[in-house]
Amino acid sequence: MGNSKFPSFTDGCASLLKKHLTKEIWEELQGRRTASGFTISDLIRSGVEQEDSSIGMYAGDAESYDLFAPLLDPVLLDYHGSSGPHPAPDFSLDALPELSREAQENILSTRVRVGRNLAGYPLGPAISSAERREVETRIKEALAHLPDAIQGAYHSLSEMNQTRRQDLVARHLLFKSEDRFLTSAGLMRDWPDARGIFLSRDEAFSVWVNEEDQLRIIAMKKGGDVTAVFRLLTEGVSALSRHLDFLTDPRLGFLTSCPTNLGTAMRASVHMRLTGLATDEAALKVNAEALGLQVRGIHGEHSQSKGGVFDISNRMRLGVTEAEAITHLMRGINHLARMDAEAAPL
Ligand code: ADP
Ligand code: DAR
Repeated sequence: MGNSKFPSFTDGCASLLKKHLTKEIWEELQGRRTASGFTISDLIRSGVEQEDSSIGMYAGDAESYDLFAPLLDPVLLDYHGSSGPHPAPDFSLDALPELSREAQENILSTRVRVGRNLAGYPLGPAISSAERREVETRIKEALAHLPDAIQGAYHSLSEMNQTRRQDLVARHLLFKSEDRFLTSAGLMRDWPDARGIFLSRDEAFSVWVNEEDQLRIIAMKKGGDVTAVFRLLTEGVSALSRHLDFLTDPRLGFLTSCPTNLGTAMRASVHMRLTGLATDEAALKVNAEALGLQVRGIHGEHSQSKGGVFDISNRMRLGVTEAEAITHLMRGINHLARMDAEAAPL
């Protein structure tokens, strides 16, 4: 049975968990447990232990999104502006806008990733070590069928030396091996067992296995050709979907451990030089949020910007299609580039 004491949060905590977990909802959800044995205490453990969480929750299985909906749905609405129904996938490229010249000139690299999990298994916070190994085996089998253009090799984290691992992380290709938010959520259990990365020969296409989600399918290239990177991502996703049955929900789309990644489960990002706007990062984040964008540092979440370079990405993943999210990002990037040119020191 989970801890029945209503969690206390310090004044400094600003998570959506703190904002939406009322005593009434806490009482209503007490005693509920999913078929994997996941409880409300499991769902919120990360946000209780890591008070600087922005969200503070990770689901343990598909059932969590129904059983704990009284808490999760208000959080989804707050974060995405939607709690479903999620539209059918749309990866079409023909109506994407053009990036302005001033935007293109300031984009160092582009990355588009989607999270996916396998149907028939719990999500990372509730999966067993045996199930996690089965997931890794199934994904490796599917990777063997990728088209030759994106073929490469799978690298198990257990068999990877530190130097190689640190190099891949430093080059933004591999996930970090320490994350206190994921640890509190139970996502780092048995680490590094059954974790790894598939890398295509040119390193432009990769697949993370059993980190925060069972798959993170990633396309990444230098420069600002967002359409080309989106096309590469689409090729990889459709190839893998021919060999894997992904976990989906009729209302929420693709299911992921973190509620911020539902729906498309897609984050499209550019590393963009914004030297004008970098003089006031707080204002940049407010302006970006107003454009439906999210600002991260150059090493992703919870990292700092460097040399006026920021990770700019779409914030909304649920309630929009993939093509709409990319369009939104590209329009937002053009707007930020104009604002940056006006703010640039004379
Ligand atoms: P995720 O995007 O997978 O949710 P993070 O924000 O932690 O997770 O980013 C993962 C890694 O991808 C980090 O090393 C980050 O620097 C890198 N990354 C994200 N976007 C880009 C980009 N446009 N160009 C280069 N690296 C990127
Ligand atoms: N750090 C957690 C997760 C927020 C969203 N990012 C993810 N899922 N990687 C938080 O609640 O802040």
